[in-house]
Amino acid sequence: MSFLIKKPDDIKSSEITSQSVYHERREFIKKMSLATTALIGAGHLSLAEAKAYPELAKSQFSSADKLTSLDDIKSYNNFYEFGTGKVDPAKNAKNFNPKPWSIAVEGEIEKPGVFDLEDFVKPYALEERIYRFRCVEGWSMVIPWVGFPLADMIKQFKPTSKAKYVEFVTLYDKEKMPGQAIRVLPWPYTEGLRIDEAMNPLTLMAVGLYGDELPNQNGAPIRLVVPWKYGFKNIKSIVKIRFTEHEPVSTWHKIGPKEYGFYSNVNPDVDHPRWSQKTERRIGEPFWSPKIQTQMFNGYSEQVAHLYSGMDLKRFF
Ligand SMILES: Nc1nc2c(c(=O)[nH]1)N[C@H]1C(S)=C(S)[C@@H](COP(=O)(O)O)O[C@H]1N2
Ligand SMILES: [Mo]
Repeated sequence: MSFLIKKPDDIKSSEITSQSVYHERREFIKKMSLATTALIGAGHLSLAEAKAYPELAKSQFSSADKLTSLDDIKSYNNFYEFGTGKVDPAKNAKNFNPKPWSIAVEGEIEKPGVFDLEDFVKPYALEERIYRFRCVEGWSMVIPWVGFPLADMIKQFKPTSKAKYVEFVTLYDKEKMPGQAIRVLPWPYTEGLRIDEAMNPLTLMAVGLYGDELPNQNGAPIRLVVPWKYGFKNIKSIVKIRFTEHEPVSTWHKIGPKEYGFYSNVNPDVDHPRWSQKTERRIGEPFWSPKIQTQMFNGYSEQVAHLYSGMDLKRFF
């Protein structure tokens, strides 16, 4: 029966399961069967329902537009820390591990500190917010975020009278974020809001989407969502929140001050120097569908227009 025993060099590499892969698979199978048992026991129907945030309050601010599919939200991304192509983040962020994670809150506040993400998020009530999302490049999506109002958090930290702006900083770790080995952007990615923008009820700290944790490529474990501004203001994988007296320099403004202003409010009347901002393409819609007219403040004028009264939005673009 010796013909059954293959010599090592007869074994194709595809037949070899390495130890670690084998253990991972076993762990996975174990977890799957446990989860299945628990769900069936609880009267649920399928594994698909085992989400991190199964029950969420629905927000009055939610858009009624048709949702972009989870698949599209996860496979068409901008996240230069994981590559500059739209499909790069899904591929290159696969092994990014956002746990454990800590966040530093500092600057012009009464109670600075460094927190484990779990402790940082615990005090706030999570809800689902369906927002339109408009990238400066001219595409848009409709995303059901899971998060809490940034205002709730800011109140806890008691900003001083000098706190005029809030700056956000992404993780800087070349080991975990391979795209940072290349200086396509000045790392770490930073963004900022005026304090009244940060306190606006629409401004969200997101920890998930579609009822589940944030996919790595969408900014796990925590990112900013400011639905009336262009996509790049929505900074991902935040490790630091700093309250400042002076306007922070955001990454895209730093490398292209004529193209990317600090405000970057969605505004069909202010063209990007190299293209119009009047229309947008909804990701997931067939290519022959008509383009959508982009709305002032991405359709959120009622909630945010007052923040800019008296400002020339062509100058403060
Ligand atoms: N840290 C970090 N945050 C980022 C970016 C990035 O490259 N790095 N890209 C921005 C841009 S240009 C957009 S359009 C959105 C994309 O978010 P999404 O991939 O979840 O749709 O993230 C923004 N936040
Ligand atoms: Mo973007």
